[in-house]
Amino acid sequence: MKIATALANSNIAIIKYWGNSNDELIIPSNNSISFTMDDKLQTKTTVILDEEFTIDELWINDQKATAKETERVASIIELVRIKAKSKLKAKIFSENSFPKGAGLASSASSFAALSGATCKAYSLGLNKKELSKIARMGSGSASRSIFGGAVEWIKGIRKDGEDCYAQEIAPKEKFKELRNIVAILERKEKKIGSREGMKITTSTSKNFENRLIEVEKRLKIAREAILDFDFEKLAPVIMEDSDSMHKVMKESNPSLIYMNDISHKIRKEIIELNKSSEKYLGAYTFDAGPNAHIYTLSKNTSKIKSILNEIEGVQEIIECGIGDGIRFSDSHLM
Ligand code: 2P0
Repeated sequence: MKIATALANSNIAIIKYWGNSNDELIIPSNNSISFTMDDKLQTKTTVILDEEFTIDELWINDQKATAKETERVASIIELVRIKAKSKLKAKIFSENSFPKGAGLASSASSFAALSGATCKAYSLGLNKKELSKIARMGSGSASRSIFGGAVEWIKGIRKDGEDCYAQEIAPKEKFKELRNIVAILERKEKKIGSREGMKITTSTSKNFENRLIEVEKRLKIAREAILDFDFEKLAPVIMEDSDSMHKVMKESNPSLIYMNDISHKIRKEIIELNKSSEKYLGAYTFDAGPNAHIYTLSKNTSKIKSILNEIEGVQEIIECGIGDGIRFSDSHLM
């Protein structure tokens, strides 16, 4: 028997990934940038290999996974099995510290932890760059969760995706003051998953190509603002990119609407707060779900939280700092 356990945290993009140039190899249409969250948004995954196992089996939060969930995970296991030239089947146990789906990007931490634990169990001595490529195949954003701090997922130029991986821009120590205040509005799984939604947008949204041009400018500003850690410079770019992604989602056919009325109310409140303060106290960003992520500095968290607490429909508020990339543990789940 072989056993390995990995821990990975969620990441929340500030320059979003929405669309692939190659859907099979998960090569994104644009680079994306995220911050990796601290251990509050974490997945722990244990992979066990044994000659007696006849199929790959998966448990998530102590429950046997659905056929669809197992299939997606098994495809990553198979990828690693081929690289490792092994025939061993796996039992996988995974635990999340936060709700599945609903735009909280549990797939990012899940597929990052899965890739790490699987490669270790099959004794593939891969570096983080290679792990990031495997994680990418499970869920694009998972490629970024292999690293901590500020991370950029590079689309690369090769057709085979071999130069498509994430890398650290700056370590978490640089962002000791940075927080993401998460407002949970809904815990339901989203109706149209990201992979399907992205295909719809790239093939039908008339402004998708324009978005790609704008993204290049925002990537440049975001990298500079990260390296100098300048929140005043970073905040407007974060909000513009979220708005731009939700615009192309909405213009898709069928129209993809992930934000709800409460999300829009939060967005408006943050815009008003910044206006009345004459500086950026918060920067909102929304993923493929209604939940709000407000990036802010530690000195402004109580202000942001009190605004969110006043809004009807906010179910829970989670304050995250910036955290680590993938780690391994000897404390296994089973
Ligand atoms: C991102 N998202 O950059 C963007 C922003 C959602 C909106 O990457 O498993 O990582 O299909 O939910 O492919 C979500 O897409 O995850 C994503 P699935 P995937 O974080």
